[in-house]
Amino acid sequence: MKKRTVYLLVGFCLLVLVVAVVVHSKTGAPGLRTSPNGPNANLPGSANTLDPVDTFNKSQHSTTDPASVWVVVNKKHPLEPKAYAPQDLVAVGNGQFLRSEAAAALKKLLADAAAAGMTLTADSGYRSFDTQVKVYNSEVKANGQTVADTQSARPGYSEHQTGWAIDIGTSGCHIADCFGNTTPGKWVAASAHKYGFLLRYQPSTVDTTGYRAESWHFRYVGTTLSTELHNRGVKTLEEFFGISGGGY
Ligand code: DAL
Ligand code: ZN
Repeated sequence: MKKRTVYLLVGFCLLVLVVAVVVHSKTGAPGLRTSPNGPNANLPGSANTLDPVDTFNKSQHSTTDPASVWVVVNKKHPLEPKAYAPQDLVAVGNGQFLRSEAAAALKKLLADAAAAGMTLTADSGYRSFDTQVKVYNSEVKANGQTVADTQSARPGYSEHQTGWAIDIGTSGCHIADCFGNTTPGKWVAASAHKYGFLLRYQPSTVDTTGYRAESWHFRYVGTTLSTELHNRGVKTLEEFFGISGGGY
């Protein structure tokens, strides 16, 4: 072989080698996604810097159907129709009613509290549209509409009308701020998610929910969602589902 041909062949091989090295360094090992920390960051034994994959299915239940356990009701999203009434109300004691699934969960919660030596009461559960008219009007009469709107939903806008919400009290403290400072009140706040309930109106959620903190108001959403919210540290349904809230 001529010397010139040998030089050309060697040169060509070197060129192929350089191109292969450059391409490999830009794409990383086949089948692996690169991260900002370098092409080997996701190899076995190295720290995984990829974002966790969100596997929670947010479409399991409707957030607009008034009968749905995940329905989001707030000042921007009234019940449709506004006079909606649930069909499977069950007595939970103290003359109060909840949808059957929520009633069973509350029964368990109350039994566990009693077994731990705490007395809890079901102070206000399901309220019909007509009952909410009376509740809201008496709030307006007592405190004026501006204050009333911070703590009482207008008819057709209350979670109580879904049959999924319960106001919980204890001896000497009923539907009042004192509940959050009692031992039973603290226990419910810390345990509610295990039973499928969410402490719906918290001091840090006033702008999002449109209501002042209510340490006594718990909303049943089922344990799948309540534990997800708890584990993620998400406090409101509005934030979790990306639904508007706040004022009317
Ligand atoms: N107190 C809550 C906001 C209601 O009336 O539904
Ligand atoms: Zn309430």
